Amino acid sequence: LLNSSPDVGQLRTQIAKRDRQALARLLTWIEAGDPQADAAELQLEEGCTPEAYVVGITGAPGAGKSTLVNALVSTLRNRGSSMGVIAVDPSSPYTGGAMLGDRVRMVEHLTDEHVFIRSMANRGQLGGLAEAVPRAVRAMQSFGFDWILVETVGVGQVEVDIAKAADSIIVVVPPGSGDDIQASKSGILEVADLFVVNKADCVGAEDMKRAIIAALKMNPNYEIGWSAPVVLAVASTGDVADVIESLDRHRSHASDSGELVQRRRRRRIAEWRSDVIRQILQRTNSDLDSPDLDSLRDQVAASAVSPAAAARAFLDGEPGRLY
Ligand SMILES: Nc1nc2c(ncn2[C@@H]2O[C@H](COP(=O)(O)OP(=O)(O)OP(=O)(O)O)[C@@H](O)[C@H]2O)c(=O)[nH]1
Ligand SMILES: [Mg+2]
Repeated sequence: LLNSSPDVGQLRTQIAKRDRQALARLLTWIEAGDPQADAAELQLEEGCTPEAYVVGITGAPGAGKSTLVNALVSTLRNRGSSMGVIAVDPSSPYTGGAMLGDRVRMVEHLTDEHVFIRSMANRGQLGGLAEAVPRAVRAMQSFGFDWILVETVGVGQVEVDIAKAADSIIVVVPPGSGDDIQASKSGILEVADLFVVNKADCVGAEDMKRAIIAALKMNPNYEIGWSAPVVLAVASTGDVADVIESLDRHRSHASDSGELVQRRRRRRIAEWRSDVIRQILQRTNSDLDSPDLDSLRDQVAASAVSPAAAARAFLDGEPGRLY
């Protein structure tokens, strides 16, 4: 921190003044894995930061997540709230059509100074998006938004992990038979705080709602504590009143029950753990490339030493003991 760059020093002041370009720069550092992000985060954590309420929106491609986010932004803006939006697309390593699509769908909010929209794609750095997203969320929190909405595509393990960075998790589902829901093994049913059957103007919305409720009831713990409501929405016409109502209810429940505090504590500890693991991995990768290990590597390559024995010797810090 002592030798942090002048850029980093300025950033804290600029962010305190709600300078959007400064926030954009910090998010770029975070996304790129730039070490300047670490220094900047340290500075931003000093003193108390107002905690924005974080909502994760996930679901299959095309379910209407971006359209729903757009409608939620409109509704929350009408209440006078400010918000940051992060649109994550792990499947597209480069700037893809989906991100452009998100921008188009949220275009009405692009000129609103109380709304900040950012797309993030996996650039393939160690750790990837599961690491970058919670950091981006915290960067946005330091900016003082009331709400932060995070859209992630898909219902696989990575998306479930990313969704866990949220205080409330919304799973968006299109109308249909519900077979996908029953077959889902990634734990999305368990992590959802609220299900939205979107496109309720199309056939099959009620069927889907019933299928989700049936799947939820398979869990013996259903109805203990918070049971995720299943609501219908037509995001494209802004008919999201039930979503907002359930979201508010979950937020109150989480605050009153102490669950919110617990979740945030668990999240910070999980983030710390994965950061340690990421850094150990980075360090070990470069240690393994060291020329000091040339002989050991040759021995392994020539089958003179087993990989397992060589691994042990390396980890014990005695790479030379085998030859
Ligand atoms: N009929 C109908 N169409 C909708 C509704 N909501 C969204 N759509 C349409 O569904 C399509 C996909 O919407 P998006 O909001 O981009 O869906 P998404 O889940 O963000 O998609 P990805 O980010 O690509 O996974 C678009 O053509 C929307 O106009 C709805 O409530 N009813
Ligand atoms: Mg989208």
